[in-house]
Amino acid sequence: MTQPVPMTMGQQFGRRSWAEPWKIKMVEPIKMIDRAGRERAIAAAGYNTFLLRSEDVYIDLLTDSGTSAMSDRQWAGMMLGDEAYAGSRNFYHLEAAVQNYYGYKYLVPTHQGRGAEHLISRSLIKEGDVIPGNMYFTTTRLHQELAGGRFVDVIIDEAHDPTNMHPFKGNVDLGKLEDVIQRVGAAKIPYVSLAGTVNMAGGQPVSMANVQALRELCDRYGIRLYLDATRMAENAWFIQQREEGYAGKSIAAIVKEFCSYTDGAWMSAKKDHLVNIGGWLAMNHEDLFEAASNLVVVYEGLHTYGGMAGRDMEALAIGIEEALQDDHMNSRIGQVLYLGELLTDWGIPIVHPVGGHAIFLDAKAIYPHVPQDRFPAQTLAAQLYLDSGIRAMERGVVSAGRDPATGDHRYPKLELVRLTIPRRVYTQAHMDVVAEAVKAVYDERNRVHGLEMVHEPKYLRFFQARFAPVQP
Ligand code: P61
Repeated sequence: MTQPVPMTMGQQFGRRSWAEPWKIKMVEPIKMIDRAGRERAIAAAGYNTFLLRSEDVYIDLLTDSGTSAMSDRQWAGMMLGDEAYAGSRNFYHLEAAVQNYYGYKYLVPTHQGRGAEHLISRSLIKEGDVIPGNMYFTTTRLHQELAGGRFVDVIIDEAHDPTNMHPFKGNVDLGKLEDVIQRVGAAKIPYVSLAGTVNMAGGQPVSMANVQALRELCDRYGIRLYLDATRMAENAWFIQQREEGYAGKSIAAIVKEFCSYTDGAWMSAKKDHLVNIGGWLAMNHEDLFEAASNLVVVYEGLHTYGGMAGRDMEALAIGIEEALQDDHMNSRIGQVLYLGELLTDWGIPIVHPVGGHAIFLDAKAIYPHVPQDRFPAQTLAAQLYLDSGIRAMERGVVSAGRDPATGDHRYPKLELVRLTIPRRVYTQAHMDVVAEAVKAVYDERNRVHGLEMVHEPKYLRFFQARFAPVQP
C-alpha cells in the first residue's frame, strides 16, 4: 500500500496557507485532567460550563471576552499607566483613539460593555418605551428592560435559520422596523439598537447598504441609531470580503464609514480591542454625553477612568489600533473559518455562513430527540467537556431566559453551542483537537437524553443555573 502524500492545510483546501502575523513570546501551560476528574468537575458545576474552574479546562472556548493575548506593545503600555484619580493621561490617549478610529465626538469610559449598556439605557429609555434591534443580546436586553423598555427583534428572518447562506444575516428588516414604528409611534422609540456583528445569530455581519438604509429610515422618523460596536472590526472584515465596492478598502476605513451612519456606540473592549477588561460609550449628541458622564460617576468611577485603571486604558488605546489592522483580522477570522471548514466537511451541523468570533453548533439538529425544555445545547456543551475538557457555551433556551410578562421560558429558534475562539491565543493544532472532539461527541449523539434545571437564578440565569441529567 502506498503512503498518502502529506499535505498542508492550505494544499488540502486548494489554496496557499496563511500564518498568524505574530510570533509567541510567552506561554501559559495547559493540561487535560482525566475522564474521572472531568465527570466529577462537570457534576460539581451542575452541568453548567460557567461554573467549572478554569484549571479543570483544557481548551477554553467559553468566550472571546477578555481572553485575548495582549501584544508586547500593549504590555509595555501597561507600564505607562498614569494612575491619577482625575485626568489620567491614558484617558486622553483612549479618547483620541476612539475619536480617530470610530469617529465619535464624546467618550465615556466604563469597566466593560454592560457598564456602558447600563448608562445608555438609563439615560435614554423611559417606562413603556420600545427598543427595536437586530436580535437580542442577553445583557443589552436586560439593561433595556431594567430601564423600563421592551426589546423588539427586527432582524431579517434568515438570521433564525442556521442553514440559510445569506451573506449579511445580521441585517435589520426595514419593513419589520417600519411596522414597529407605525404601531407604537416614533416618540416611544428612544433609539434603534444595532449590533455588528450579531452574537446570538452566530456572529453574523450587517452590510454597509443596510446601515445606510437604516440611517435614512431613522432620519425620516427622527429616531436615533446606536451601535453595539463590540465586534464591529470583525463586521468590517465581512463587508470587505463580501460587499461590492469594499474589497479595496481597509478595515479601519470601513469601520469609520459604518460608524458615520450611527449616532454613537457602546463597546465591550474585551472582544475586538484585545484587552482583558474595559469598555466605553461614545456619542455625537451632547445631551447623551451630559447624562452619561454624570451617571458614570455614580456607577462606574470618575468620567476619566470609568472603572478602568490608567494602565488598562493605555493597553486599550493601543489595542484599538492593533484590532483594526487588516493582517490581524485576516488571521483572526481565518482561524475561525478553518475550524468551520473542518466541521462542515465532516457533515456536522453548524450555523452557516461561519461568523466572526465563533463556531456555533446546531444542537437542535445534533440532538433532534432532545426536546428544547430538556436543554439540548446545555447538554451538548456538557458532553463536549466530558469528552475532551473543551469548554463551550450554551446559546439557546437557557440563555434566552423567561418572558418578564408571562414568566414562561422564551424558546428561541436557534439552540446553539458556541465554540468561541479567543484572539491570538490558540494554534491550528488546538483547532484540530477541537474538531476531533466535536466529531467524537457528534458520533455519540444518540446516547444522550438531556438535562433538567434544578436551580434557576432571577437575572441572566445561564451564568449560574444548575442542572442534572435526566434518564431516558
Ligand atoms: C460573550 F454568556 N459578550 O460574548 P461585557 N454586547 C455584546 C457582547 O457580546 C457582550 C456585551 C455586549 C460576552 C460576555 C458575556 O450572556 C452573556 O463586557 C455583543 O461582557 O459586559 C458580551 O459586554 C457585554 C457572556 C456576556 C455571556 C453575556 O462571551
